[in-house]
Amino acid sequence: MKCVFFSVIAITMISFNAVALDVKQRFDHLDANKSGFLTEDELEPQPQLLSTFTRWDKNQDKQISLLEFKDYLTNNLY
Ligand SMILES: [Ca+2]
Repeated sequence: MKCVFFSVIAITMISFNAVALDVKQRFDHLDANKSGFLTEDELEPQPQLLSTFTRWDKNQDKQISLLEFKDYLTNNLY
């Protein structure tokens, strides 16, 4: 039983990391100038995010940070 328990934990941790990595990869892909933030120009391939830009731009600096992007994905895809 112990073995099964630890296997489940290991699989959960691996999939969690895979999701986190996926978010970072998507973010880096969209961040055309590699500034570490996504601007409205860079979000043209993401019309859904662009149309709700102000909702996800929590600190209203007109940019989407990795954390804000992660919030968006968490609320829309998973
Ligand atoms: Ca922001």
